[in-house]
Amino acid sequence: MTDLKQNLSTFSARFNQDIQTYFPRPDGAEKRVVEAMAYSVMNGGKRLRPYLLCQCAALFGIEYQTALPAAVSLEMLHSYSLIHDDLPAMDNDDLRRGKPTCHKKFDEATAILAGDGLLTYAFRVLSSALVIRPEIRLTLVQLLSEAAGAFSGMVAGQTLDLYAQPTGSSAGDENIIARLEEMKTGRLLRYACEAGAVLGQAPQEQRQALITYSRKIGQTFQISDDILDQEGDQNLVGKTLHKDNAQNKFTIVSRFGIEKARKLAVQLTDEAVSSLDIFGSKAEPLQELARFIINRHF
Ligand code: GRG
Repeated sequence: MTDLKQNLSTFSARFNQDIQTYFPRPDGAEKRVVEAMAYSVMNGGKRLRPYLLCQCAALFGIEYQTALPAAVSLEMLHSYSLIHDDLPAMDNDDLRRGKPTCHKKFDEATAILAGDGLLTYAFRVLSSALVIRPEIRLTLVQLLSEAAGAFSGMVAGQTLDLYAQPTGSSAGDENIIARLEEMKTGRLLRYACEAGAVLGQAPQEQRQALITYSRKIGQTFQISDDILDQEGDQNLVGKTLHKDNAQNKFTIVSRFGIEKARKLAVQLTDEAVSSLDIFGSKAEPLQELARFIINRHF
């Protein structure tokens, strides 16, 4: 058994120091947007995606320093999505990670620009990472842009989240929920795992095992997010709760009830854990992470 909490907190401390070095301190009016970008990145996220990416890469002997720029760019992109999701035109939230959201701390225009700044900077950081071979870098840039994008990526998922309408049938609604969650939440988690495999030039079977794992934890992650929305402690979760029902959101929990969602999450976690059996004991930190996701309180 590995100690996930200890691993994650050691990782986060190191990663936080490293990601901070990516933010210069310009003078002049542009200082404001860089401050807003750094505020949103450095305000206490769990760093699950960078941890996943580095752990998946480690399965293939890739060291932290090599995986770091890919992990940094992923966390920047994730932070952009949170800033934009919190805006009044989207989820309209005042709290993120227990602190004022970017548009509350600064203002709406600055928050939009900070999101734009992080999205573009993510690709600059990744594409200019000399520790990663150019052809691998290019593959990562392609995968990240697909995962984040408007066709089957996070932007598509967010669009469904905002505009999908009930279909009138359980099967139809279930299908929308599955697509929405796969794209909105799942694609970045999948990218984190796949990037580790790409960095490690993994054989297809092993890359596929990581993709399967990422799908299962992605669904579990979303279910636990929805359960926290209904039953969580706002001080621990760090954002406004009880919004899904109020906004009539498409979620497994709001449509099918907490008990069905919990059972599904247990089954998905077991499947996530066994999908990594081919890696033997090396995969224990990732298997522990799957168990953490289902039990998380924040
Ligand atoms: C604006 C294009 C665009 C997309 C927004 C991030 C997002 C997509 C929506 C947020 C809604 C939400 C609650 C999604 C559930 C999954 C999720 C992304 C949770 C936040 O991720 P954590 O828990 O956050 O890893 P920390 O703060 O730990 O980084």
